[in-house]
Amino acid sequence: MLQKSIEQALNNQIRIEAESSQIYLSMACWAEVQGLEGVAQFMYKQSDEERQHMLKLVKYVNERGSHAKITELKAPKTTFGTFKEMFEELYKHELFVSNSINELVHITLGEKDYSTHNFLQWYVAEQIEEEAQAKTILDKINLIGEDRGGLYLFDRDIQQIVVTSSISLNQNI
Ligand code: OFO
Repeated sequence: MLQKSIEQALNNQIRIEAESSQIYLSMACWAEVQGLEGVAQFMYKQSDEERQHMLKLVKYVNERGSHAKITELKAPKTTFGTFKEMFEELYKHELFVSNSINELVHITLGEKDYSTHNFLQWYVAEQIEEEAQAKTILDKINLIGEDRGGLYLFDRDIQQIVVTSSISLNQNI
């Protein structure tokens, strides 16, 4: 059974992963109605991945004899200005999640819970990948600037990331 402080911290992370899934789902919907099909597919995929991250935590908490609590979520924004602003938000959100995972890891060390510490290493690695991916996408967007043709090609190219991340999601979960 997990210590109460660990259970609470993991439940907090469950909520954050669920909110991440909702945020990316909302971004997917916005991109889709803007006609950015590739960006929408990327965001739908991100949303699915975040739900998997949440479920992995839920299973861990319940398997350790504690109780994963599913709570109310903060509603995400529904519009995002420009697609560049949307990806900036995605990047900022990933930095926030990385910070939250680091905090969690810190708590497990303080409580000498080495099993949970070990379990969380998957999330540490995942955040490194997601931050790097978001940064690469932002760099590309900055290169495109206001060029409509560039946006068209970007929307097509980002579908390749969807395919690659689907493969690695299936390998990791
Ligand atoms: Fe849950 O992986 Fe990023 O946020």
